[in-house]
Amino acid sequence: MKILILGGDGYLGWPTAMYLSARGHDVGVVDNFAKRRWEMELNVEPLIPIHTLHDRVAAWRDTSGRPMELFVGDLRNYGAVRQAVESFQPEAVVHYGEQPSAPYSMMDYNRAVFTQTNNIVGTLNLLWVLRDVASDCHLVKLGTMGEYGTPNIDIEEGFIEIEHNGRRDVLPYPKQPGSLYHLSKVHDSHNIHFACRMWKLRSTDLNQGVVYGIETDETRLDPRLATSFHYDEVFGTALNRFCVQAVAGIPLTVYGRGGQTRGFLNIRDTLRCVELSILNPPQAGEYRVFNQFTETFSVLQLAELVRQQAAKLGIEAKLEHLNNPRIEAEAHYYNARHQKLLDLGLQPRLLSDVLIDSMLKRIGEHADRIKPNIILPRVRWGGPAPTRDLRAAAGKD
Ligand code: USQ
Repeated sequence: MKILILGGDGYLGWPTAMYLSARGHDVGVVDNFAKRRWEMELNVEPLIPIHTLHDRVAAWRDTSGRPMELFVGDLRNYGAVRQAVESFQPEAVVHYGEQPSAPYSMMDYNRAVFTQTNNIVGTLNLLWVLRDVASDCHLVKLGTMGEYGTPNIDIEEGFIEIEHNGRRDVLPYPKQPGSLYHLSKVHDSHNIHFACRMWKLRSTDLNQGVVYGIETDETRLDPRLATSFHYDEVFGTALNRFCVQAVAGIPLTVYGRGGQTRGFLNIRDTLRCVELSILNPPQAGEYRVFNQFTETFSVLQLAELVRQQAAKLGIEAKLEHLNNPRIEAEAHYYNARHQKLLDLGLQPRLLSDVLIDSMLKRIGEHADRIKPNIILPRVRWGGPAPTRDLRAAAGKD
């Protein structure tokens, strides 16, 4: 199948491109390298050095013998999106091409506006391009479990049956996201649903949980194929950060009480979920939502798991409950359905000691690159902290 990956330079986009290419699909990648610019803005970098996308595409051709077409373009530019779609003629588009960080979106006014403009306009352009020149193409869009927030009832997969004043309907599940980034994905979901209803496009919205892991079968083939793995406060996510903190001898940064519960999944399962969605496309006009995670953990449970596993390697990791920089429930009900991908054949790779152990070892190989000063949280959901707190967070008191 011809598959175009938007955001092909990213943590998930690049491994997805290789995974699908290795399975015989004809893959193209699109990126404008925005993530690399945000990294420079914030003076952060991935733990493991990564090559340019051009070089990685060339390294993939050397390693696998399979070509991959590369398009450099900004999704906010309708013409650039149209050019890539018209030239590549994809049967499926996998859309990872968004600003992915909640803290980045909450950092200041400009970055909040940027995140929403970038994500929502990029997706809207894509919808118009599909409408105009590729209406049969299946849009596989990366959404987020964070669209739902943490309601005090079970979370369904995209839709909920409601009885109101004696009448029943199946309606989009209510959304209460916890950051302007997560909210950008909510807006995307509404636009995609609209496009499916109005223009008979077909789309799968993958409401993904927090992804962990460094390696996939393809990244292992050659050091030049590594993916970008972040541990800083802005682009790093919980488990990945805890593993790096353990190796660096920095207390694991549990925000608040640590009862925040989320869905998590292994990076390898991300690739399989995307593949399963592509191989089982929706009907024309159908908008479907899959909740894409395999297990739930509280932040405190995760930190404990990392602490225990690190101890087996002779690393004494401590946990520290920091003042929560975010505004979120720290103890709450959480029961989210995640059945549809299992029904399509997903066999979850659950978080095991072995995985944490291999992550700690892999991180250890690059321990000299860890920058301790980019780990503590500084972005505060409620606005700047009192000067005293900022100094404490920066370790200057
Ligand atoms: N947390 C800590 N300590 C840390 C980092 C995070 O306690 O050092 C807590 C946060 O307060 C939050 C939870 O861990 O309660 C998850 O935070 P995260 O930074 O790991 O993930 P999040 O900001 O939710 O965003 C990440 C990805 C995003 C994706 C989302 C899926 O960056 O692209 O959409 O996970 S989900 O969380 O299911 O919405």
